[in-house]
Amino acid sequence: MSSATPSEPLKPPLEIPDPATLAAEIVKALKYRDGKDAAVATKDDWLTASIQVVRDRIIDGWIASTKQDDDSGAKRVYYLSLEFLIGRLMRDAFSNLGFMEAMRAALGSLGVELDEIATLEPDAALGNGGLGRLAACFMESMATVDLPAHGYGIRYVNGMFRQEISDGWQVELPETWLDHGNPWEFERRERSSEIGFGGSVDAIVSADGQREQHVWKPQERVLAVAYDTPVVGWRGSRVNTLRLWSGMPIDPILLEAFNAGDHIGALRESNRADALSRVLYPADSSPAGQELRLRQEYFFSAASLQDIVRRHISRYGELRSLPDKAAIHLNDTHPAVAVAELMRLLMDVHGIDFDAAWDITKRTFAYTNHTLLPEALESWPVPLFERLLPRHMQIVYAINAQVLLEARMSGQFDDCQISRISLIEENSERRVRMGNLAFVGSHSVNGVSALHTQLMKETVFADLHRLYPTRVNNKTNGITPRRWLLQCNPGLTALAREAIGDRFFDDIDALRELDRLAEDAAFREKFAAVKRANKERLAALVATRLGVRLDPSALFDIQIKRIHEYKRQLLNIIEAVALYDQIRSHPERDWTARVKFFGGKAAPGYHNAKLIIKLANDVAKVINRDPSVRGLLKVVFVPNYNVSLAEMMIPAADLSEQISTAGMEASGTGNMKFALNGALTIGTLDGANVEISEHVGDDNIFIFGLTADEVTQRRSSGYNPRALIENTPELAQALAAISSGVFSPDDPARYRDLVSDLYDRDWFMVAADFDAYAATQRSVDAVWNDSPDWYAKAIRNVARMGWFSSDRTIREYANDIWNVPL
Ligand code: 26V
Repeated sequence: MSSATPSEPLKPPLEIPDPATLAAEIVKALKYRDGKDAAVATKDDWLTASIQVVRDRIIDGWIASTKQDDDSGAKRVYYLSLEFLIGRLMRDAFSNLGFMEAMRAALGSLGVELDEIATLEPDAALGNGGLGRLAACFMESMATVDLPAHGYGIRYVNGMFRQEISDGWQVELPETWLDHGNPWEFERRERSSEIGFGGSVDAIVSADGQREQHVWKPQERVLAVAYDTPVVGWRGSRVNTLRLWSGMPIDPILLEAFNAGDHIGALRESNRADALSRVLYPADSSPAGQELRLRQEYFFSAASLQDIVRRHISRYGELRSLPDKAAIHLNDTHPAVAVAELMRLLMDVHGIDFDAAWDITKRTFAYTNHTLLPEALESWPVPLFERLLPRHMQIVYAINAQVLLEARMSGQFDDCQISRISLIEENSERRVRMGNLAFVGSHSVNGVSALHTQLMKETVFADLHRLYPTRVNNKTNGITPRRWLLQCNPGLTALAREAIGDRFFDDIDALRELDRLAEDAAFREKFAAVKRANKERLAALVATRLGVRLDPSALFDIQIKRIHEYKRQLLNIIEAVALYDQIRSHPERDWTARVKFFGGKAAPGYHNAKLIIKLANDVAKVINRDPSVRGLLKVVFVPNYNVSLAEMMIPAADLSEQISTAGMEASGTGNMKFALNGALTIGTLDGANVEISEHVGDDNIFIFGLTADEVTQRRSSGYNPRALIENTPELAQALAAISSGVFSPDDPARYRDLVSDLYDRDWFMVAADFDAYAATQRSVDAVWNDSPDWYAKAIRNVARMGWFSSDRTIREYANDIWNVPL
């Protein structure tokens, strides 16, 4: 299959060196950069040397792109995100540069397997889930569509935790991805800036006696040191920069304290600085509310803004033209404090008055909302915010006064509505609402799917939307087809290339030409063979890692994503239990062999999510061992789900589970990756599923369950899950089994509360959707058993998913939000 890897561009922008030259360079790098002789080199050494050789070539393009942007005075996009879930970078770089085959041959001549060393590269897991992975896809697409862009974030020493499953329970272990160095990054000491915290604010009269000038005197200072990683676009067209900040003490040790015998105190500053870039908060909802999190947010926002402002001033000598030259994007509210920081820089450091500063700020910023879950909407207690950022607190009050004045003047709002617009929440404890700050400080506020944007206007931002009715807009998410098709599925890519040529490498919409081949029996067979090979690869991994044997001819049904109640892994597990009952009660029926895969991490403090992981494992143990199931159903929980595992599992899926409670998943992006790789979706009308079903067509997707409107209605009109469950025998039976300890004989009460919550409350409407879900699964079986029909649908999915490329999404951002002509 490897010889068919289609990552070879037709017109490579860089000359592809011949394998012999590359081999010589690899040996040279090994020797002179790493001090190793080829004879004793480990696989890790080969990996590092291979990256270094390709990296050298990237640097030329990188310097050229940066210089070109500097010279042309092009407007730049700055994407501020606390998460960049980039995963492994080697394949990305080799493939986008068109070096894959030459490198494979070069390494082969040295007795080294490229695919083998590729798996040794650590996964850069600097993100939790969808929001972080979207930022990574966007970085790649911005380079691909030739948009000058910098990503700004934090260089976490410990990114997302590594998940182990011990006796069915999630155990969190630190991920140490930097232990063996990181050949992709460049430290830029000269690009460090000082970041302050705490202290006080002096108000002085300006030199001309005209204005009051504020001077913030922080009590504490740390250094933010830049580490740059090049981001290579498709065909190496452009190389952008991902700049991640690392915390460093200004004085590594306080010698005075040390000499006075206070050895711990002497290191206090150093530890505090270190903590800023030590860990990624492993929660993707329910704000930890921790002071360190707010410190991280300010640390990276302030460092990034200083960098942006410094770059602008050095070229243009003033800041009033900032909105013409810089578009700063807030990836969720995590960097929202940047709004107050830019105001501070403009007013306090550059002497611009409030009104002008506010105008510059609004024209510069744009904000994307990624969730409507109330518990994920960030807010900070006023006393904490004020202690850490006293000047920013004053600025927030000043902005609030301006906004509330505008609201009053509009005459559209009563007191209650005004209080919802306020940047300060006044309920029991006063808090700064970061969503409102991001909204008022931006000229554009976007949601990530059509449905989500609609709901934003109707719910969390209803009042702000009424006040600023042109601000909210939709930008449906996308995924990079380079990583999520060309790299992760070389078999399908080669097949498509053979059938329709390689135009789709550059224009993913060209995949449309596959549509007609859905009717072609020979093509369907080839397509099925590719899928089969991908499934065999996954089955082999499961056999080695988990000791579970799987039949690759079974339907591979996969749900991989963060574990969250609204994503309803529980619905899927309960359906597995109900199916298990049915298979045993009706052994004579023609059951479809199916493997249900689960994968995902739970936030360490999220009790129910962790219990759901345990349940999946408990259910797997019982079902997989029961001979009366005759192998017709298997349940597998694959530990430590991450980007690399996604790259392996998605191409092997027949069925993609996208079953969130309607109205709760902002978009989803895994749904797009599966469909692009020829899996059929079973899903609710939630997030981007709605648009996916419009693109692939109703006949090629399995939609079930309540709509978002129906969920709202049911919730408000007294939803009674108990009555519903009692009238649904299959569900009642499955719940009784779970609740009574059939799957947890060692602790029969383990799932009692989880189940009783379904009877009493069932906020996520598992019971309401169960019947529709189970029935739809049986129609999935029926289509699966009509294999030509199944593969025809799968092929149509691949053919019609081009629109979900993140290149399309980025072009829309560029045109509608950033005002950067492309
Ligand atoms: C929120 C919080 C709250 C404070 C604690 C740390 C933390 C970390 C992340 C988040 C935001 C999570 C939001 C998120 O990941 N949303 C996902 O964004 C995807 C990209 O737009 C979208 O496809 C998913 O539907 C949405 O859940």
